[in-house]
Amino acid sequence: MSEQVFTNCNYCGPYLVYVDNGKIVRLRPLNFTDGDALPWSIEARGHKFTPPRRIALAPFGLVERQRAYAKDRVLYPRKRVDFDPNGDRHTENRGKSTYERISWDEALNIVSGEMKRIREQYGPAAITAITSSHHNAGNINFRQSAFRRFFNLIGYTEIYDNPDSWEGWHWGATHAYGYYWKLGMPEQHDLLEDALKHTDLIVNWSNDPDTNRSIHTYDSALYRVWLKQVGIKQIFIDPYCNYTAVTCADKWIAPRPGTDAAMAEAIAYVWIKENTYDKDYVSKRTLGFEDFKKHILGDDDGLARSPGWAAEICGVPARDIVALAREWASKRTMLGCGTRGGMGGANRQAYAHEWARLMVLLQAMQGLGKPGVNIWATTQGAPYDGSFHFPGYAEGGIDLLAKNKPVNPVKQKLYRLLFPEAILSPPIHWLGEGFCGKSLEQQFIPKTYPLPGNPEIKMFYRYGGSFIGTMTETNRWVKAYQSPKLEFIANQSIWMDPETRMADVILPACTNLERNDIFEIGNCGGFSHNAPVCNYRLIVYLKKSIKPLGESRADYDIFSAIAEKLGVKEDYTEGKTIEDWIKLMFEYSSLPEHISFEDFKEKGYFVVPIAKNYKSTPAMRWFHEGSGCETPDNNPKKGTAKSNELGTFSGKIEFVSQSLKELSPDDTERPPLPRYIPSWEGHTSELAAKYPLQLISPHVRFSYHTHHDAHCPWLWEIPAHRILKDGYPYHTTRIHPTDAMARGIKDGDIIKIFNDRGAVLGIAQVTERIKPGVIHSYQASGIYDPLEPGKAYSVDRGGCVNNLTPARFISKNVPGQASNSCLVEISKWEV
Ligand code: MGD
Repeated sequence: MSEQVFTNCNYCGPYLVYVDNGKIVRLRPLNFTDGDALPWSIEARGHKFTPPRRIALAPFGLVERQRAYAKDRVLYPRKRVDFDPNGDRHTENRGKSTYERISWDEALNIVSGEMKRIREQYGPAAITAITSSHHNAGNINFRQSAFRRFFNLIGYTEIYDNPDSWEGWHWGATHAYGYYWKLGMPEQHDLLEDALKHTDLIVNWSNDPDTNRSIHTYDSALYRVWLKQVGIKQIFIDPYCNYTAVTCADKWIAPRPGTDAAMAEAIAYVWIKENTYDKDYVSKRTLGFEDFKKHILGDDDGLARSPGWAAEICGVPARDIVALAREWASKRTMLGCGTRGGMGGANRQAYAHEWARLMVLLQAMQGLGKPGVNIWATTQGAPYDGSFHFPGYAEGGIDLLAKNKPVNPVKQKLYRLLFPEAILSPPIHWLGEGFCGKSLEQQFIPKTYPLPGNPEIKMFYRYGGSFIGTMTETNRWVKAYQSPKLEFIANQSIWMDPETRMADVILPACTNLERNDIFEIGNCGGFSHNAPVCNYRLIVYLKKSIKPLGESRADYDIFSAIAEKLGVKEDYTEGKTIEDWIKLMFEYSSLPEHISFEDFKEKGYFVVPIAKNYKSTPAMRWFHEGSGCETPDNNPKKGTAKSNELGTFSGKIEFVSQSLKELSPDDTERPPLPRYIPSWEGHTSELAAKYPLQLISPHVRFSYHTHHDAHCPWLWEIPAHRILKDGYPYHTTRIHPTDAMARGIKDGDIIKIFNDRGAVLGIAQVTERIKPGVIHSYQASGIYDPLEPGKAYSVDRGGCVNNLTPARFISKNVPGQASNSCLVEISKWEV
């Protein structure tokens, strides 16, 4: 049989899949052809910039084939050998016992039988289910689509995702400039052109776009080449000399983790003292500056937030802080704080909301929104046609198209970060409805589990299994999994992931290469409405390139099969196959105005053309000018009499937050006027005497979160990712030479990183790229390999450093993940 070529895609971007004799032989990038839409161009400072006619693949795209054929694929339904649904369940053996192969029919009977039993015995609220944050591409099979529709139909206790990624911006920046509908992210529209034309300096504060923007394609790497070409200087503020800094930094400033807010206050101090801030903007567009000024100068509490004061805290010389402040104010400066303008590792720490608010306020002092001055992370903001409609993957999938849209009847909710406590020590309480994108008030809604009148959770349906590598203090998860309270655990998984090994029954799902679907590259929609992350809008018909491996099935087909056993198949599917839904999604979008379904299916993709007379509407220019919002943002005030206002209570940028003053007046940990507050687990904490090193665990560069790490041994040959020693892929851990020497550790030694919460093995990479006193080891280990299998708190050889990170929230009323506030010690490990 001759070679066949299929289109497909994932977070890395679009690619072509070459298949020979039913086997994938290679993947290649998808280059556009003559009939495809032409690129846009930007003219700036005597240059003309035009992107190539393709979308650049992120590095992990290169291992997508290996990931599909991974040795740890779950190929058949399985049952834990010592799990007997009619007898002893041996929940204590989860994570320890082996599995036996069973038929699909048996597996579906157990899963649907347990669902029926638990519903009858306790009610639907006794069932809970969750996927991870991310999913293989495809709007139909996506979690907000096939998964959510199924569980809404049968009723379940929904687990709110914690707004991870957004953390400090979600709970902090929203109270300084609104944008709660973007979970605190700033607008990024047309800022590429704005920067190329007007910016002189970019301050990257906790920003590593070469790592994090690879999460959706690699297109923005080119922007940073262009920025260099027009002579824009870049400064990086980060305890780690990150990947982008290595190639783009003119200067690297390394503060201690958790002290950034102090440096920000000292910068404001210099600007106030030297009169180098935009007084006109501050008086017209902001509120509360006089109080802020008093606080910075120490007129209110006698403590001047001077560079000398900050230097002691941050470990950055005062002269560097002064020089930074002066250069920032004297130039048109962009501030990049993480993947989407905001985010960044500094926003996943104790009191991170203070840093995020101060970031907004510093740029407000420089006229946020004026040409060349904005919050922009060099990752987004290419010309974009928001009038072409194609739903983002977070917008509902099948439910957008279905006649019946099931509504979950269960009111009880759980919070992802508190799942272990919900099982082990209920009741639990927290504030906010997970992703609070509806209003600022939504962050303060008190929540309790169990909700009075509702049962505790008895059944957990998990989808994949990454949380031991990605949540906090994750030994808690292992303990919760072994609780007898969880009478039944099912896991719908593609691979034998860490949590998959905790299930009683495993249902094998297939990858995006083994099923059909439809997807727009990089379009999340929802909270990231009209926020492009690449150079073209590209919609891909994901073509099934090979038969699902073993007996694995598409996620949608698995839910259809369970629904059939429960007698609700027609309600779930409305008689439709995946292919039928794809056609409906096509018809629901603007695609039919440009291409027939047959041609789209044949070709496999469509590039959305950009208008010849494209009009740039740079982010927040409207606010700077005092006119109405005209960006393609879904600002709820747009089109109203208040369209020139922001989403804060006053409509202005608030140095003294009116929402915090009103909604949370007694909260001294998130006061109306932002400030540096020493970390509850930082260099000055008592615990530092026992665990003197600060561990930071930023986003992994060579895998998409946990997605590729465990399944793709090619990655283990990248020393920045893992290092093979005696055949084992140890997690790379960066240590400064002085810290290594003090402990007799040499480059390449196996080390134990530990604190009271656990112990993890890694391999030492001794490097000056990390600040002394700080340890760097990536989040999202897909390998969890306890030396004593099944035992929580056993030493983990796989590298799940989140075993060590604290479960404590960012601050008292802020249920955010503070993974970068983590004290540890390290020692050499003798194998
Ligand atoms: P993923 O790693 O994407 O997300 O962490 P998670 O939410 O845990 O989860 C992947 C899992 O989903 C895998 O088990 C995979 O097999 C499964 N899966 C993927 N696609 C499919 C599919 O098509 N079908 C099925 N059935 N299963 C599928 C990410 C989280 O980590 C995030 S978003 C952030 S921002 C946090 N960052 C962070 C940090 O900076 N530091 C530290 N220390 N921890 C962090 N954790 C957070």
